[in-house]
Formats: sequence, C-alpha cells, structure tokens
Amino acid sequence: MMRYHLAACVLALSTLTFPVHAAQREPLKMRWEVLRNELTQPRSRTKARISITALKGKALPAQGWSLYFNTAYGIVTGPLDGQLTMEKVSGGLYRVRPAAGFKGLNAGRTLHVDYYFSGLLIKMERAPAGPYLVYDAEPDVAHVIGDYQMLLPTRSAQLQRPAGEHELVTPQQTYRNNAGADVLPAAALPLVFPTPLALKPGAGRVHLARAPQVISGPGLKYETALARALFARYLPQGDASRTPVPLRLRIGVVDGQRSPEAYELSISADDGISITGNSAAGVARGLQSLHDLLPLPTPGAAQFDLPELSVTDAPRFAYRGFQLDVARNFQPKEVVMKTLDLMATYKLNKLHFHLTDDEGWRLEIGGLPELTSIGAVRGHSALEGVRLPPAYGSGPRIDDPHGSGYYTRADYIEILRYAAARHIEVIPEVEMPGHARAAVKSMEARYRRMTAAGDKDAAQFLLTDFDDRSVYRSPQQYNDHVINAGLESSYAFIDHVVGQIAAMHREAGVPLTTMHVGGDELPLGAWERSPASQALMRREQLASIADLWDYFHDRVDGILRKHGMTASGWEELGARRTAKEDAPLSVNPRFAQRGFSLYVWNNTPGNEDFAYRAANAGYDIVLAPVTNMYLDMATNANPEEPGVNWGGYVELETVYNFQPMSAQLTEAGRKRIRGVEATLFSETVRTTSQLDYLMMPRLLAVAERAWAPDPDWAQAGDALQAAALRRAAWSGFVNVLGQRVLPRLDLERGDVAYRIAPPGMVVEGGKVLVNHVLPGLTLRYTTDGSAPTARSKPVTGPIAAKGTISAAAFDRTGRAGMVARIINR
Ligand code: TNX
Repeated sequence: MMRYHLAACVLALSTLTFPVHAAQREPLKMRWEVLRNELTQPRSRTKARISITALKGKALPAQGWSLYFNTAYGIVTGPLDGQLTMEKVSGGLYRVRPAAGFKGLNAGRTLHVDYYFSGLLIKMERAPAGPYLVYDAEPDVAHVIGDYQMLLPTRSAQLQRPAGEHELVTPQQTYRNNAGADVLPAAALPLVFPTPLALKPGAGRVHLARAPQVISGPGLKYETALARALFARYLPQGDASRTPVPLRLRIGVVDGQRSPEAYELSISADDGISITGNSAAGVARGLQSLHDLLPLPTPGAAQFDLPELSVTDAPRFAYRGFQLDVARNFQPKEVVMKTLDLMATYKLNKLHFHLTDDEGWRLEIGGLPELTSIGAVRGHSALEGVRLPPAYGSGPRIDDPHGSGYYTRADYIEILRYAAARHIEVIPEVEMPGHARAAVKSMEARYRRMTAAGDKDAAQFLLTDFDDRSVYRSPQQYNDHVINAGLESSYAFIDHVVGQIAAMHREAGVPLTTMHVGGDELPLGAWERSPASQALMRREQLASIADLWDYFHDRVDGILRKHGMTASGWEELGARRTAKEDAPLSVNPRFAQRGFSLYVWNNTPGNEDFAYRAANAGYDIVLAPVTNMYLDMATNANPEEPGVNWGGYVELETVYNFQPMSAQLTEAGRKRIRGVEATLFSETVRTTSQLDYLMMPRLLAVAERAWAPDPDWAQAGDALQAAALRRAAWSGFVNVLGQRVLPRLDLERGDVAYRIAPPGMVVEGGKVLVNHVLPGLTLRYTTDGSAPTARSKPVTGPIAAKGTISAAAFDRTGRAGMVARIINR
C-alpha cells in the first residue's frame, strides 16, 4: 500500500515506503529514483531508474519473467540498456521483460533498469506503483514486490526545471506568503463559517447551564436529533435544576430570501435561541451556524455562554458541490458518509458521485452482474476479459480494497438516505461515451458468456463494434474504452442503467431529477472507422463525427427525459466537436436552452471564458475550473506534495481567490451560473488519509466561495482598497480555520487527516522566525536536526538557537504536519 511520508522535509533525503504485505516469499526488492531531468531541446525528458535486487535464494532467470507496474503516462517504451525491454500492457500498466542476451541476476545482486519519460518528471504520480513479478511458466501467479521504496528527488540533477516553472517552494517563501495574513486574537475571529449574508452582534450573552430544550415544528425530525446531539456533545453535564433555555426550530418564512436553504438564527437573553428556515434544509444550515458559536468542546463541560446575535443567511449559489471519484480508487461506504458529514458541516449540498470510469464500475446494477463481477474487480490475470488490470498501484491482488470494490444496491440506497437527511443531493455520474472501459469490457464478457451458452440475446447490451478499426488514444492511454455510438445496444445499455439507478433513488425516497453522463475527453479518432458507426451515420444522414456526437447526446438526453430527468455532463456536452487536437472550445448551439447543466472544468489557455460563453448561450453552468477547483492538483511543485499538476498547482489560497462571476456574463447568462464544484479525481488517492489530505482544508475555501456573498474585495474598484479588504477577509478566513474550524474538527472527530502545511521560516537578525498559513495551530521545533514531535518545544517567539532548526505544526490530536528546516549560522 502506498503511503506518503508527509512529514518529509523539502531538503532532507526522504523515502516513500511500501510496507510488505505479500504472503509468499518475495523474489525481489525494488527501489526507484529519478536519475536526472534533462532540459533538452526541443523536448525535455527525464531519465529514471528502477533498481531490483534478487533476494536470497531467488535468482532472476535470464528469460521468462515480466516485472509489472503502473505509471500514469509518458514512459518511453522499447529496448533498454542491459538487454531489457519496456512494454506497455494496457492503459497505465507497463512491464519490463528480458530481451535476448539478458544474462539473469544472481541472488543478492542488483540490476538497474534505466528508462526515459517524455517531458519532465515533477510529481511522484509518475513513479512506478504496485509492482509485481510474473514468471512465464506460471502466468497467472503474481509475486507482489512489497519491499518497494521510491526515493524523493533531492539532488539538483533530479530537480532540474525550466526557469520560472515548477519552482520549489522554500521555507522562506512560505514565510513571506504566510505574512499575507494577520494573526487575529480570538475576539476578532469571524463567528460563523462560511461567512454569512448578514450577522448583527448583540450586546449581551446567554448563559447555558444545561442543554437547551429543543422545541420543533413539524417536518424537522433530523434537525431535532441534530440539535440534541450537538448539545449532548458540547454540554454533556449540566444542572438539571435550572430551567433550560429554549431552542426553537421551525420552518417559516425568512424575509427577503427565496432560497430553501435560507435561515434566521437569533440568540437573545429574553427569548432564547431560535432558528427559522425556509425549509428543513435551512434549519439544518442554521444549526451548523449555531454549532460554530459553541466554544470548543471540553470534556465534562457544564456551562457556557453564547453571544447574543441575529443572523440572516442564504447561500450565494444554489449549487455547492464536491465531486468524489470512487472509480479510479474505490472508497468504502463509510468514507462516503464521512465525506457527506464534512459537506453538511460546511454547508455544501451536492455530491457529484463519479461512479464509473475506465478503471472501475462501482455500483451494482440489477440484471447486469458483469458490471461488478468484472468491472469492479482489478487484479492480474494472464487472460483478457476476466477482470480489469491493476491500475494506479492497486497491484495484482483482487482483494486490494481500493482496486476492487463496489456499492451494492442496499449500500447505495443507504448512502442516498444518509445524504438526503443532511439535505445533500447525490448526482450519480455514469461516464459515456469515453472513460467507459470498465463498462465496455464487462459487456464484452457478458456477450462472450451468453454467446457460448447459445443465447440469441447475447448482444443486447454490447457496447463494442468488434470490427472497429478506429485509431485513438485517451489521456489515460486507452484505445478500447469507448461506447460505440452506432450500436443500438449501446442505447439499450444506457437506458437499462439509467432505469436501474432511477429505481434505486425512488426506493431511497429521493427521486432523481438529473444524472451526470460524463462526456469528457472522447479522444479524436474514436468511432471514425467503425462500420457500425458509419452505417448509422448513413442511415441518419450525419455528415461528420461531430454530428454523430450530437446524435449520441440527443439520444442520451431522450433516455434521461423518458426517466424524468435532465442531462448533466462535462462541458464537452455543450461544445461543438472539432477535428483538431486542443482546438479552443466553441459553444454548440444545438443543446442550448434544453436544460443541460454543463460542468465546466476546462479553463485552460484559450478556454478561459468558455463557461461564460456557454452561460450566455443558454446552458446552465456549474463552475469546476481545473486551475482553482481541482483538489487532485498538488498544492505546489515540491516532490513530497501528493497530487497531479496538469492543471497547475492549487494552494488553499488559489481556491480562496476564485472569482466565479465575470463581467462577460449577460444578465441572462448570470442567472445560468448555478454554482461551483470542487473535484477530486482519485488517481493518486489510495487511502482515506490521502483523500483527506487533498480534500482538506481546501474544501473549506470551496465552501467559503460557494456560500459566502460575493466578497467586497472582489468588487472594490480601487486596487489599494481591494488589497486591504482582501487582506482583512483572508486573515479572518485563515484564523477561523486555524483557531476554530479545524480544532473543532479534531476534537469532535479526530479522523480527518487534513493537510498541515509546513511552517514558513526565515532568519532575521540572527534569529529564526516561524509562522504558519493557519494561525492557531501549535508550532514546535527542534535544534538537533530531528523531526519535531508532540513533545518538542513550542515556538513562542524568535528562536535564538544556532544550527539546523526544524519546525512543524501540530493539530489538536497531536498529529504533525510536514517539517520545514532552516540553518541559523
Ligand atoms: C481529467 S477533467 C479528467 C479526469 C481525470 C483528471 C485528472 C475531466 C472531466 N476529466 O478523467 O481524472 O483529468 O486530474
């Protein structure tokens, strides 16, 4: 299992360790490192090295073996030095094989396998993952290489980067960035997070000597329970002889606010606490604001004061989403529920559930068992079509909990109900026509099984035209992952799946009104040389593949409508297909005004304003721009920071700075912006703590942007004034996170392994100054080069000690963040 050592230092030699988990004696141990980044012209490249050591009694023979591993993309295949060959197996699965002339490797000896990547290797996502060895003589037996470490680059040859690009972030730079916020005293912190529409502080305080008495109107069963649970946690003791303060919950009318999530919260010494919501959802959001006002939990607390105040609040955007990808790496039901808990706490309301992709189909579908018996299982197999190949380091074993796994109907219904209780809508996504390899391969297996049994309906749900000679390659390096638009059986499949999912939602009591049908990244060339597609094009008089694309989405839309839904999809759904790679997107007029919701991720150069052009043309828009809202992007270019970087780097501040609206929007266009969504594709997310790390605390900046009103700093005309307003707002945000929001999360749950950034450090006047992006976290340091622990000295001011000063921040559970080091001479 891959585990990043998050406490690694930028400057120290660090390793990423894979604990041994193989049952049988392992043949090899393996190390990996970058040898050098080469800034050659016209194209740069990286030389990397796999070192394998044959373990005792396990000499590696001259012939008859393959060393398999996953790597994201960019490996140069072909002959290697030392009579070896690098081969691509499928997608991101590669293998090294001995060529003629390889002499074998004696036990105890080490073999270096040097190979190239096109482009520079910046992020460790491109290091081999999930390695295993297979002998030709036993092609179905995989030998896991559990003793595997990737060495983080530390030498300058390994870290070559073009000037101004992918620069390493130093402790000094971090210090300067952190200084962009003021450290606020507790009394100056924002009271409610995310920033509410209006908050009027009162003069007095309300004393609670016991939990309040919850008095609820009808339709608030969940909210009543939530209110009680809240106080049971924060006020476990109390004086039963005192009259409880009333906490009135009701559905009513919030003056001037139309959002069903709008609420009024009032705390007064005379009338107690009351929350009125425009709906139950509003009451639930109001309770989260009340939650913010409680002091941090103390065991056995018997009393506290609440400030008098009144809040009138409503979200800026009706759509405040988070996309969770459970296809690339699966997450168990409990993790989905934990995610829903976090979303509810911070007033997010849409879970975009990425359930299917090339590397996995994660939902049981009645009548199509192959989708999960094949499409939800990854592992090594000598035979094609038995299961999906290992991906993203899931390794050869079919019991890898992130490679294999799916939600049963009952699981899914449970998730839907859990979300609905928290007023979160689940929008399931079924990827089509691209990103569909799991479905495509499952339906091929079904076809073969039924054909062998002589079933005349074998092709009923087939997605593949076996005579397709199209030449294409997806970003994930597949050329066999596309649903064929020319086959009637493709539409039968989609109809069946949509019907089944709709039925589960009905059973859960939350009818589906929209489904996300993917649509992203259909590679150029797909469908082109498929006889089935060509026949359909002749029949329907479609002139081009672009027209076939429209035809496909027209049919899909028809299916969704039949099931009472409208279509949601990535922006490609509303973009005209062109025959040129990377051509700027142009709005497809065909589906405008049809109720399509476009999730716009592509704001890469040339497409910065596509979302606004599409909105002006009449598409509904969810803004999910890769440069600000993709939480699978690494925080920065330092090698120890997990994540990918194809869309740049996304700091907490990058999310915070996102300004969703544009002057380019017409009045009608503005109304089409439904809201914003953060996306977490899970290629690099193998464990729950890796998920937490990428998601949090950046999700809190998403929540702020999605709920809070358009900030004053974004509107100020004067640059100086805007900067001052921005500094005040950012200071409030980072201080409330560091002093209230994250400590509360630690003390309440303690199971969210959010990213604790390394401190910033500088030497000034012979002393070391230390700061942190989130004021309020405890900073500790050592002077002997060791990593600080929860028992190390706290930083209380400038540090006079000389030598190597190592500092780290700690959360309330005593967990350390990344270490920063500086030398004080
Ligand atoms: C692009 S952006 C994708 C996903 C990948 C992601 C990785 C989009 C809609 N598609 O398939 O997982 O990049 O960041």
